[in-house]
Amino acid sequence: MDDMLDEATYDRHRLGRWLAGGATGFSRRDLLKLTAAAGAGLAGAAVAVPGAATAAAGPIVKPLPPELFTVLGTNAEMRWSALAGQGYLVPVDRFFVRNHTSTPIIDATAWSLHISGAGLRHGPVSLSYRELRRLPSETITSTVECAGNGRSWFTTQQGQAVSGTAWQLGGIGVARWRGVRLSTVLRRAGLGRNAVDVLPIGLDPNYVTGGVDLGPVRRPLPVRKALHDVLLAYEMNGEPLPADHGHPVRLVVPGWIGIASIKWLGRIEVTDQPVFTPWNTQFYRLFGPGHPAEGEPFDRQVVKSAFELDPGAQVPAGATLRLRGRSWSASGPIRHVDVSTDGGQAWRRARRVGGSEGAAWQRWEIDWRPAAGQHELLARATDVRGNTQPDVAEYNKLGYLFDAVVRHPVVAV
Ligand SMILES: Nc1nc2c(c(=O)[nH]1)N[C@H]1C(S)=C(S)[C@@H](COP(=O)(O)O)O[C@H]1N2
Ligand SMILES: [Mo]
Repeated sequence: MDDMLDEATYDRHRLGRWLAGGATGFSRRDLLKLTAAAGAGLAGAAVAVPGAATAAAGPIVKPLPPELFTVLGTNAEMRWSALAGQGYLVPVDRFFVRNHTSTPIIDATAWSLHISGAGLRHGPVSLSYRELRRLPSETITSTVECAGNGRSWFTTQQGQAVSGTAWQLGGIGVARWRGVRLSTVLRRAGLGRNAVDVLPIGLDPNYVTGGVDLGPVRRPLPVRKALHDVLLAYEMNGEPLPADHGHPVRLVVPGWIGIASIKWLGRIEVTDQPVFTPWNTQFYRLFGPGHPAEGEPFDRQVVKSAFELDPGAQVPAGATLRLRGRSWSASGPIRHVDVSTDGGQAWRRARRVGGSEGAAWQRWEIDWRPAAGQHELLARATDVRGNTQPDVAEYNKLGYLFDAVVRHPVVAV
């Protein structure tokens, strides 16, 4: 896929500049210092919240009932059983939350977006919430998925040690997002021909880890992607963006790992040089065997599938059961999904349920009459480009991009 090649080529090119010390933001020396400091233990989050924001009581504001969520530190993972009986979109009451620190409460009327940097032709500009709402809007259906979604299976299924939040498969959601194209706002701001990177910066508290303050959550997008399909979203599923999902305005970056979709957007820097932050150097790179010491950059998600059941779920024995699930890929719609109910020996093709709006995911179902006892369910999806889920995901130390077929235990009683 051309796009993918270009992104990878671009990433490699900027990597060269970073290694040579010719880049702005977060230098290789910073990274080495940080690596040396790691192990000093996890410090608490900084409390200073800039601008119109105040800190909330806990890391997440919305209710997290245990039948819908599993709480993992400052994050909450959706339980896949919570999607049973739901439509194509994931309602906000069960949409996963990934917070590096905590949800800030931001007053939209006091908020504005500041755009600055050497890649602008006429200097910095500010845009209020009202001004943004008056620009032409667009509605898209898109997935937001954490790059580490499925990480826990590296350990439980492949016996490999990885670090990071131990997500099962609930670090994903699909919503309808309304907002203004980032390209509209950047062009109105006077994008220069010299612009290279677009750096969105969140208004949540600085991320502090290993005793080091890494500053606000931020990760650059190449200008090409920023102008292609990125949305400055202010509505989610027809409602104003909820606090936990980035109120008043977040980015939605289709097809890319969740960290690209910066929430609680406060500033955008448009640079004339490649930019580096901890989120594209220390995190969100592939480290480990087969990867260069400085890590392999990546932006896109892979193919995955999940059943709308919890692992270990009890199902009735001796009756026909309709198994339901969903599969998704960042490279396009899903072509087919094969399901095994006997631990991977026999496979049957699942039936599609409904369409695939925005190619965000595909719902499917298959009937099964289980005998009493333990069973293992597997689902393997293939997308329109022929990408298929492997039996084993390629290991990387931070446990990103787990795409292998998950072995899902159930017990029929
Ligand atoms: N400002 C800010 N933006 C952020 C994050 C964050 O902690 N702070 N987390 C990122 C990550 S890692 C993911 S996976 C998505 C999660 O979006 P959600 O919480 O709306 O599901 O937001 C991204 N945007
Ligand atoms: Mo994430």
